[in-house]
Amino acid sequence: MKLYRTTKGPIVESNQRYYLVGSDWDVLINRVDLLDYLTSQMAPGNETELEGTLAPIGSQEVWAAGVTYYRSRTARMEESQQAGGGNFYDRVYNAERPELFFKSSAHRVAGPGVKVHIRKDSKWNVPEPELTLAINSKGAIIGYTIGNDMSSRDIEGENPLYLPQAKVYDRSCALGPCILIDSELPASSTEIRMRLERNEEEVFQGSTTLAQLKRSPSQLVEFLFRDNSFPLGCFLLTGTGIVPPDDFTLQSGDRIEISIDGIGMLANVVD
Ligand code: DO4
Ligand code: MG
Repeated sequence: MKLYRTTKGPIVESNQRYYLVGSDWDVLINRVDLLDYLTSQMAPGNETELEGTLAPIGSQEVWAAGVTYYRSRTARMEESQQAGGGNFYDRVYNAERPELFFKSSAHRVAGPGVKVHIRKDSKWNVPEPELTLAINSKGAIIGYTIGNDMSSRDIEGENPLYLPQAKVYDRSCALGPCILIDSELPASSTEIRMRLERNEEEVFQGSTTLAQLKRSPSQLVEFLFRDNSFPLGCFLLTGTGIVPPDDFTLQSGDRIEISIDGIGMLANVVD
């Protein structure tokens, strides 16, 4: 089933859509009986329309994993070669400890249809389409959503220590359109697709599958929760396996469409 956060409140979708009366998002996604509760709300009389979809986040932090796909490792090695940072990416790709970084507080997150942003002091920007884990306060993965880890490649390429500036700024993260509530991990054949449009013409499209993800979601969560508490749960982007060619940079007005099998599509325009 899919869980949406809307301007009206949370909505659960199976064949029909049902409004969850009086539910607080932060409390809802941390319920120990989440699946049973959602099922109990799918009752006649509760049916509703899906309108005003918001990012499926309340007060959670958003974290991200990096260099979890070979394509990302290679792209980072190339962009940081001149700065002498190349070899770090190969090392983290092969290391036991993953790269995990703070990506966003909730107020910086753009929901479906909300404009994402590119920094004014950067000239090379890309979207990163990533399977995103929704995790409760106990460290259990409750479901999956789509994340866009907007990134300034010139800033991170100039010096790997600039990573937080390349990654964290207003509307540098998009999440949505819903959380696919599922205790099963998506199959390794699950496809992640990204399509970029400029002036209504396609300027890039690419895809990957979860079979290319080097680390397991549970391993990433285990590292993230080491000596680190999340009283309201958190989101974890699992890294990108799709990187546009090096001569591509986003421009104002570009439309970014990211689709993941079973979850749906997250679409945002660059402001
Ligand atoms: O190490 C830089 C960031 C990596 C990243 O965001 C990714 O691989 O998705
Ligand atoms: Mg990323």
